[in-house]
Amino acid sequence: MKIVTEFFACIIFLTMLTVSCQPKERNAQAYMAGKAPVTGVVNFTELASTGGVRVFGRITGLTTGKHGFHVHQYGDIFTKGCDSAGPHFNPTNALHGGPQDSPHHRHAGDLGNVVANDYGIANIDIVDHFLKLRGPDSILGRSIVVHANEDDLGRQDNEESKRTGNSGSRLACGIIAIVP
Ligand SMILES: *[C@@H]1O[C@H](CO)[C@@H](O)[C@H](O)[C@H]1NC(C)=O
Ligand SMILES: [Cu+2]
Ligand SMILES: [Zn+2]
Repeated sequence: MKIVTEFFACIIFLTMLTVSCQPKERNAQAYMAGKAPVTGVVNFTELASTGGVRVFGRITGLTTGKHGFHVHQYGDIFTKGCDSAGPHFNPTNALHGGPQDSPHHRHAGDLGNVVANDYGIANIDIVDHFLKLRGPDSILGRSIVVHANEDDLGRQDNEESKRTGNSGSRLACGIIAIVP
């Protein structure tokens, strides 16, 4: 009888320990600006249960249709505007791809396209399983960029497709910053 009680006490203790050891989910936010009238706010939230990050927000002032959307390497959006953000964030040294491709066939920063409606508004709600808000491949302090053109997801037969998806110029960008 005593051993059973101790067994359950132990299980309860271990459960409490596991729960209290779980790190709190991190949140980040990017305020995007660049070529007027394009602006946006994008939130990033760690998904504790499934892993990965939810990217949630809205960009306005776009032309109707698809626009390439990526995490870029640097958090510098001031020296030369959005161009100082560098290339797509690419810790695995992969070619450009789309969000559904495996980690070695996409840049970690490849989030595909956002789609603007007739009013130029893109409502964004993406769950990405490779983005991280902690560790060596964290996207904190890097930047998010929306482009003039559609991202071809690396599917065209030209060099630029494997590098940027032919997404064209950078319309707006923002630094991915820690928030409560
Ligand atoms: C983003 O997160 C902030 C809290 O940091 C919240 O106030 C805001 O409503 C969120 N925006 C969107 C578009 O979810
Ligand atoms: Cu980009
Ligand atoms: Zn890319």
